[in-house]
Amino acid sequence: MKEPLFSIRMRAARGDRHISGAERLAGADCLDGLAAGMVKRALGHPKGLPDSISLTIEEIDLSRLMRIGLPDIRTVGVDSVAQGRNAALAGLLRAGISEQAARSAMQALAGGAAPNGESMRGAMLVDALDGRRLEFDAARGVRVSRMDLEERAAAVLARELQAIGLNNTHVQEALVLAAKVLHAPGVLAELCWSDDPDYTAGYVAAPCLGYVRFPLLKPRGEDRGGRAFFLAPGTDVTGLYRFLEKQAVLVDRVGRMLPDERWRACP
Ligand code: PML
Ligand code: MG
Repeated sequence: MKEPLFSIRMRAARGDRHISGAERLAGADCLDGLAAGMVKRALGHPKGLPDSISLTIEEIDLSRLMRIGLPDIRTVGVDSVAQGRNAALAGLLRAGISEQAARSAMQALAGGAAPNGESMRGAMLVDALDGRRLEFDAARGVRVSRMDLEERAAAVLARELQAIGLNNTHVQEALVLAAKVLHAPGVLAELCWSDDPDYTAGYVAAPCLGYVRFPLLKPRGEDRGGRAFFLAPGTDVTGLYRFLEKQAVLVDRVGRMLPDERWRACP
């Protein structure tokens, strides 16, 4: 990536309804192509046509750039949404999240975690012990921003994902986002399932688990989904927002592709 480096991000919405978002870091020479690609993506999204698309481009401070690696990735095979959610719950419990917090976050994602019953624009923050919601605005949540894959790591990742049939934008972008979230101060685990109606997969990520995918966490056609970040009790929420939204992060190493597994359901 040529210096100086810029953060380029896109948000598309129709009224209150979040349609699409994207985040990249790039040199000046790539910005026009990325901007065009982001606008095209916003206009072709399965959630429908947005009535506003905003693009923001800002130079980042290279002296503060943080470099991190991707988590290991594995897929847990499941035959139904109920089995998928049960396995995701088991993952969260393994990561030290209380059953109350894990279940209430899953319920919120399933029912639409924003106050109007739709998906939030960003992620919710959940106390990992008592399940309390901690984000400052329950419609917006926290937006994980200013992160990307370095070019060589992107090429390696594409090749390795290709070999296991998973080289798509959902997986690539979710891995980069999860990598940043796992480096955030106070975050113990993340739960995500897509809010795109035609994408049913999701994941649990935690330092002790890596990135664990579940191909079925919601029924096809459902557009309620999103992300929950589980926080150690007492986490500095303002500092966490600052890290997730403002700290520029470049991912320069991929994790291991681990064999697929099946997990026993929770009792
Ligand atoms: C999204 O792109 O809407 C989130 C996708 C999360 C799951 C990605 C994967 O298949 O691992
Ligand atoms: Mg989406």
